[in-house]
Amino acid sequence: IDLSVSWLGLSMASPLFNASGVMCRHADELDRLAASCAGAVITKSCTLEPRAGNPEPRYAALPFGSINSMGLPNEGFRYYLDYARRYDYGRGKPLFVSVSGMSADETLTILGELARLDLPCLPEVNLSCPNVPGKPQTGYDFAASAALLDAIVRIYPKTFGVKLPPYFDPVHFDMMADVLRAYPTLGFVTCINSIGNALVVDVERELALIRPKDGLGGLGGSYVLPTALANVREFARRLPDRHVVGCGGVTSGAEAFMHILCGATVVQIGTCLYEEGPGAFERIAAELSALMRSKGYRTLDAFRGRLGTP
Ligand code: RRO
Repeated sequence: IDLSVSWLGLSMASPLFNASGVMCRHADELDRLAASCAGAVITKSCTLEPRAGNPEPRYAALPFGSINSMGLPNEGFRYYLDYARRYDYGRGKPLFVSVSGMSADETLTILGELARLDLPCLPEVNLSCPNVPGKPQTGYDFAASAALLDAIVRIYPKTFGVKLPPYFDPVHFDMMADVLRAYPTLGFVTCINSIGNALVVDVERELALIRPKDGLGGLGGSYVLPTALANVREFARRLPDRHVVGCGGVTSGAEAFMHILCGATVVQIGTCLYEEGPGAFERIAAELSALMRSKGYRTLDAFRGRLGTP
């Protein structure tokens, strides 16, 4: 079974890698990802200056996933650009740098510096952080998204991607796809970020599970799988000449298969990686291979985007 993927001029031995935010804040974590069976590595979303993030508790594991309100804790963009400069691209594990400025100007400054360095890494611009108090998710404001993308392509000439929030209405899939189509250098869209501003309640203690934003946080894991698949399929259909990166609810080979069947080129793993550690990549790849073998598929191309309806 061949799990390799070639896309955007990159080669990956496996379609699986980390979702931004998980195991990727510090260089030692990024190194562990690079040494694992992951097919690529993406860094924690970065801002201009380092951030400590929101007060704890800010992450909780749930029966079927997780809730988080980390609040963009990161070492500042210079740290990740230094990492990207030192990264061994010869290893065949592409590096993505997630960028999530506290303002459009911050995002543009970071991308301008990335353009100047001209490294082989690709930016994933995060339009969907749900957890910074007072900062709405850019991806829910179509005009603001278009304005930011206009400015990005003026400052950043190479291929880049965006991380989208989940959408819940076909009109919104249409509106965001119409925005994104206008940018030829937009090579990929990652669907989805966490489902923002969920509230999980501890009955016994009569408390929210996490502290920031009075308990509101982004939902991840199995809870979000059907929403993630809908977003992957709907954006893959609307943007047939772009790549969709699937993210949401992958805990086994079956869910990775589902994302690819819905049109994902590659698949990110968040909550499951947080809970299981980087061994998850080898396990899920083995499960995906076994499932493909049982179905008679030898490559990912054989079934990608082929979901039917009954
Ligand atoms: O750091 C976070 O709180 C966070 C971010 Br930037 C994001 O994009 N998605 C998420 O679930 N958490």
